[in-house]
Amino acid sequence: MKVLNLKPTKGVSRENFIFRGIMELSIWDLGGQQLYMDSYFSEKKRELIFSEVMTAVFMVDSAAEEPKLKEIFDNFMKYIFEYSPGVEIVYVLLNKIDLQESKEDDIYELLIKGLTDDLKSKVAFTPVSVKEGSAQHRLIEILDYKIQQNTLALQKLGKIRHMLDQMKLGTLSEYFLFNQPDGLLIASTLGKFEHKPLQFMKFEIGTLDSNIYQIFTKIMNLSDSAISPLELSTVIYESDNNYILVREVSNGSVLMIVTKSKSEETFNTVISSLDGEDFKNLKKFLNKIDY
Ligand SMILES: Nc1nc2c(ncn2[C@@H]2O[C@H](COP(=O)(O)OP(=O)(O)OP(=O)(O)O)[C@@H](O)[C@H]2O)c(=O)[nH]1
Ligand SMILES: [Mg+2]
Repeated sequence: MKVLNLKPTKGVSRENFIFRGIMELSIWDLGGQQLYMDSYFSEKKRELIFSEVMTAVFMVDSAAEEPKLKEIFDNFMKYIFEYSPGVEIVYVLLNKIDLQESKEDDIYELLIKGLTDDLKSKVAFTPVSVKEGSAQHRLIEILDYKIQQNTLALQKLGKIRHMLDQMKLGTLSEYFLFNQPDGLLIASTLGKFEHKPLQFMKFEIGTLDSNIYQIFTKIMNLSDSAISPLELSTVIYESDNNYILVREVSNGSVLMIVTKSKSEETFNTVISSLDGEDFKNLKKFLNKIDY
């Protein structure tokens, strides 16, 4: 989303973040300018750069002429497998295919040329476009595959899923838990996120810029009533046939509930589910989840 007018990355930019609410990632984005390349591959630096890698992604600008591309790629492959023998696949993203001048086929031919059969089996090429969103989708797919291989992450998912199922009981509604940092679905009562239609579902929270608390305080003052802080918010939307409730669970996650009817009973059971033991357990679990 922030890709338009990106500045070139200076050296290595590091960022930590929780993917889908269950897997902590430490991301190293290596700037691609030549002076940095020389440094990554230098004898002094390469161990630091290429060791302890869990997932390796090599991103190419398919619309640019880069005379040293092949050499850079070969070095990348060499040091990744030398210093991070646990890496199974290097994911090569051939980016900017939305541009007319993109030459992803030529770049594929160039990069695959001369690789041993062993290396060929350890590299996966995908033409993508950050602008059109397919690059983001591919990265999510790659990381979802990592979740599938991670027993601990799967256990957490199973527990969360169970808690949502418990909350859902008797409410005639579906429950969806989203991760705020990336907006992606963590779990739902409809199925796991790997189901294609759910995989890339994103929840983007706008800032609810309002003076509700001020008004609330005034009203309570006027009626001489006690004021308690507005902490976690439940926002309720309605359509002709459904209520949609959105509730913050922890500072990293948001629960969305879609009712299947608009009966008073359905509404009341859903509200009670947000007030019950199961919701408390979910909150507790998400607040002290340890990555
Ligand atoms: N048309 C198009 N433009 C893109 C795409 N991805 C990035 N850009 C543009 O290209 C500019 C440079 O971004 P990138 O080439 O992705 O930058 P980078 O690879 O991080 O470069 P370094 O940080 O120097 O390694 C950005 O300002 C974007 O506007 C894409 O898929 N399509
Ligand atoms: Mg960059």
